[in-house]
Amino acid sequence: MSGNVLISPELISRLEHAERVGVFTGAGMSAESGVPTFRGEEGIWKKFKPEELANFDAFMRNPGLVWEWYNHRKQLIGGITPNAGHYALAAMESRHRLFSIATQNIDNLHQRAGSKTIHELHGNIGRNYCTGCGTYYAEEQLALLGDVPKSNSCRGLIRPDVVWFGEMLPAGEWDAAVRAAERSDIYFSIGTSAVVYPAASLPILAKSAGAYVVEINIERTDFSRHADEVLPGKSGEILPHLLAQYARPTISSVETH
Ligand code: BV8
Repeated sequence: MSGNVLISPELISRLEHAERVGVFTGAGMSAESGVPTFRGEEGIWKKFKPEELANFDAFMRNPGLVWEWYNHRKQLIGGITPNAGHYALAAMESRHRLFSIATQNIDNLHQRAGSKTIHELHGNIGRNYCTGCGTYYAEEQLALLGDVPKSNSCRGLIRPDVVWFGEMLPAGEWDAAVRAAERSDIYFSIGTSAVVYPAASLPILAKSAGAYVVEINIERTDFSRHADEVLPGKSGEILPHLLAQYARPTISSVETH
């Protein structure tokens, strides 16, 4: 049970005094909600190869296959709810003057748990846009356009609003996530294998800018040796436990980094 993971007095003291906290999350954050990770034993990359699915050329070559994969994930995500880890981060936000979450996840679970300042580095599975004219389509509209949806205005292929391999991250989200990493007193890297760049460079950036960096993961990662503290275990168990270890007055106005 991760609830009895040893959290250092150093981290508790730092949390009690930290004005600025940054968080970086990956698929492991949503694992306890039932969303499969990418690279774990049950990972979705085990069944599908990223190069076949999560890149633009694969989409243009076989849009039906890529839509089948995203619709499968949408169904998965549609039936789940945020877990205790998501709610703990949402509660943590009101304790620190500057608090933000840079997430690689596209499942909307941080939003649904009530977190306010979220930078979606890899997009959101609930948004879709036309590759031709850029028009955005809501889920309800998409449902009327068949298995390989095309835009009404230009007949271009509609795609999920997610960042594929070889694609740039949304500039505004990325810049805000970098600012937060550079300014944090404490920076958490939670539930990520830290192998996909440039997102995985955020905890390294935070560390080099002087943050106290904490990794929460069920296993060691490429980043573990750089962390100031590694809390081994499930984020859905460790985060509520961490939240109960310290108190700070609630900050009324949520600011962004
Ligand atoms: C870019 C799409 C720049 C959305 C994803 C060669 C050619 C081209 C590019 C590259 C190249 N070499 C390197 C690159 C860069 C490439 C990259 O990093 N590749 C890696 C694989 C080597 N990156 C890119 O292409 C990025 N863009 O670089 O553009 C550029 C420059 C010039 C011109 C054009 C472009 C774009 C990267 C985004 C790719 N999109 N997904 C979707 O469908 O979801 S990546 C995919 O992996 C997800 O988005 C996810 O965010 C990401 C990382 O995975 P994790 O979230 O970490 O999940 P994972 O399963 O790996 O790990 C889960 C972890 O949780 C594990 O550690 C596990 O132990 C832990 N865990 C499990 N359960 C729990 C837990 N922890 C705690 N509690 C639990 N309960």
